[in-house]
Amino acid sequence: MDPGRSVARLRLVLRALICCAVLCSVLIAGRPAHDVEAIASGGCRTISFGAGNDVGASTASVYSVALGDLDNDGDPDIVSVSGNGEDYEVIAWQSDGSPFTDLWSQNDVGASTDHILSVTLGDLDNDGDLDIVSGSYSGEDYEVIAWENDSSPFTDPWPQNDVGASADNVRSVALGDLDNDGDLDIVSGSYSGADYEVIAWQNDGSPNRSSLFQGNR
Ligand SMILES: [Ca+2]
Ligand SMILES: [Ca+2]
Ligand SMILES: [Ca+2]
Ligand SMILES: [Ca+2]
Repeated sequence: MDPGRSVARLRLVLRALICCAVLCSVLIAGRPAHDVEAIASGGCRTISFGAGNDVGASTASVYSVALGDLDNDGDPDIVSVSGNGEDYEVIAWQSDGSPFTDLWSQNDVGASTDHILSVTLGDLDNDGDLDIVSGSYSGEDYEVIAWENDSSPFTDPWPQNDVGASADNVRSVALGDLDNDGDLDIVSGSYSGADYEVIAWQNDGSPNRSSLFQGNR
């Protein structure tokens, strides 16, 4: 091998090791996460975060959050799902374009009858706005629920449709067009009672009408 290329390669390796050592020393020193900065030298990138801003408070455990532009005004909004003290609520938080200052206004999308453990966003009915899919705990019959965005996401509750039930807690939900027919289908992941099952729910093109998803286990 060309001795010059070997030396250059060795220098690159040493430079990477030095960067890692500097970053580790900062982390070990116990500085708060938002103060962590990687030193910009030898190929390291600077990554830093400002202090966090309180968007708002739920009155019970927030189990999951998702981001998407619910009102199509160009900025991402937030959806959170909560436990019992919040009436098992799905909450839409409206960004006013200044996400890192002040509280955000909130709208109750609707209530489950038990803890809502998982949430994701996607346009289920292809009408141009993001809808919500959530997964629930036992008191909701382990239900996957589709919430229809009626184009005014920050006023009034949203219509809901029960997609189908798992045999245990729905800990995770995701969306994708599994059969390439032009609409988003749903995948859910379950806790122990469903044999830790992954379930694919087929969207038949009318996701807002009851019982129009077909589950495949
Ligand atoms: Ca928005
Ligand atoms: Ca939609
Ligand atoms: Ca809609
Ligand atoms: Ca599909």
